[in-house]
Formats: sequence, C-alpha cells, structure tokens
Amino acid sequence: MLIVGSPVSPYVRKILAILHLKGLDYELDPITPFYGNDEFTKLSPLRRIPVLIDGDLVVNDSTVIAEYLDEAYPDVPVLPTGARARAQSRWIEEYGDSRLCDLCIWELFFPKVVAPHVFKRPPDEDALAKATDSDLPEALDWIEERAPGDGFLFGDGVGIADLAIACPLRNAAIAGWTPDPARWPKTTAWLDRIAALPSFARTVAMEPAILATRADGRRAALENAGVRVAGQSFGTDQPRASIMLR
Ligand SMILES: N[C@@H](CCC(=O)N[C@@H](CS)C(=O)NCC(=O)O)C(=O)O
Repeated sequence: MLIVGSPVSPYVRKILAILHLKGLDYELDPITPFYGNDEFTKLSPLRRIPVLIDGDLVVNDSTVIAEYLDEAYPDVPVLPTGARARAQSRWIEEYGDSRLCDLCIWELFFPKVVAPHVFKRPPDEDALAKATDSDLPEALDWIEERAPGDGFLFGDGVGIADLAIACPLRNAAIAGWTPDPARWPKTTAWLDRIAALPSFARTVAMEPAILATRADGRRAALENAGVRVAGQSFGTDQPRASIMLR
C-alpha cells in the first residue's frame, strides 16, 4: 500500500495513524501537494493529499480512505458501531476536516509556516491574530462541550473522529498555538491521551524529517526515522499554485 502525501498534513496524519493502529504496512511518498508533478495531477485531480494506492485501486480524500481502510481491514475498527454513533462520528470528523482544518491550516499553519517558505509570502499578522484570539477559541469552546472526560469519543479505542480533531490541532501547535488547559481542560487532557498513543506518536516522530530538514534530505531523514519511503515519487522541485490558491 502506498500513501502519497507529507505526514505533516493533518489529513495524511489521520490516515497514517489509522494504518499504525491497524498494523498495516505502507510505503510513503512524502510530497507536499504544491510540489506534485503532472502524474500527481492525474492521481489527484484536485492536487490534494493524501492519496492511497492499494494494488490497482486509487482512493482520494482522507475520509473516503479511512472508511475504505475500515471496511477492507476491519481489525481495530476506527468507526463506531451502530447508525447513531457512526453518524455522530462522521459529523465530528467533518467538523475537524472542514472548520478546524480551515482554522488550523488555512488561517494559521499555511500562512505562518508554509507560505513564507514555499511562496515567499509573508503572513498577515492581523489575520493570524484573528485566528488565534477569536476563531480558534470559539471552535475550541464547541469542541470542549463534546470532549470525552476519559477514554475517547466512542469508547476505549481511539477512532477517526478523535483523530480528525487532534490532527489539525497538531498543526496549530507546530505553528505556535496550543489550547489553554485552564479554559479547555477536557479537550487538552483528551488531546494528551491521543498524543500518548504509539500510533499518533509515530506520526509526530516523522515531523523533524520534514520540518527541520532541507527538501533534498527529507526522504533519507524519514527513512532514518523508520519510515518506508517509496522508491518513486509524484513530486517535483517546482512549486505550483494549487486549485485553492489560483
Ligand atoms: N477533503 C480532503 C482535503 C485534503 C487537503 O485539503 N489536503 C491538503 C493538505 S493539508 C492539500 O492537499 N492541499 C492542497 C490544496 O488544497 O491545493 C481530505 O480529507 O483528504
């Protein structure tokens, strides 16, 4: 199985954590989507990561990939059982993938960490302040009301919905914003429980290979961190504005 996409992406991280939970082997092509080549456009018409390739099957979109993995490899399920719990799980995941990722990625991580390096575009400090002082706290208030007091959202095992909240907040942390335990005690304790899981911690251990390593050394650094890096890549060295940024 091949996963295309940088492990720093919250959507890729969600899938890697699920693969780790399920004990599934994979190879990683750790490209940033802006550096995808023409073959990547064929694979991912929206030029987004992650993409999963399992034999001759290509699956796009982390939600679709996660559900495929849960159906094809049902050991260690990551969706709860029962129509009601599954509906709730899907909604929390959707909230994490859409609203929380908008805030953590497009309002914070992208302008602060990615754009200055990739597109030589400085951040708008007023927009960053709006994200950290107003938009993210409002979202965290909503999350705090739903955060589990112990365990995870749907019982003792971590699931897609937990990961869909924790992954974008990991990007916020990389960009320098973490939720205050005094204001959001249940959420921060829950995030700590997720961070302590080996399946999640393994994704965090991959970060220095991407964030603290020059582009030409990243694949080797990931291998040194124990990741099986794919022999071939869908990446190139020329950044390309994506559909979102056009
Ligand atoms: N709904 C998609 C979103 C994937 C997504 O937006 N990935 C980002 C990386 S964090 C990306 O590839 N962005 C490039 C772009 O939007 O142009 C999923 O769940 O996989």
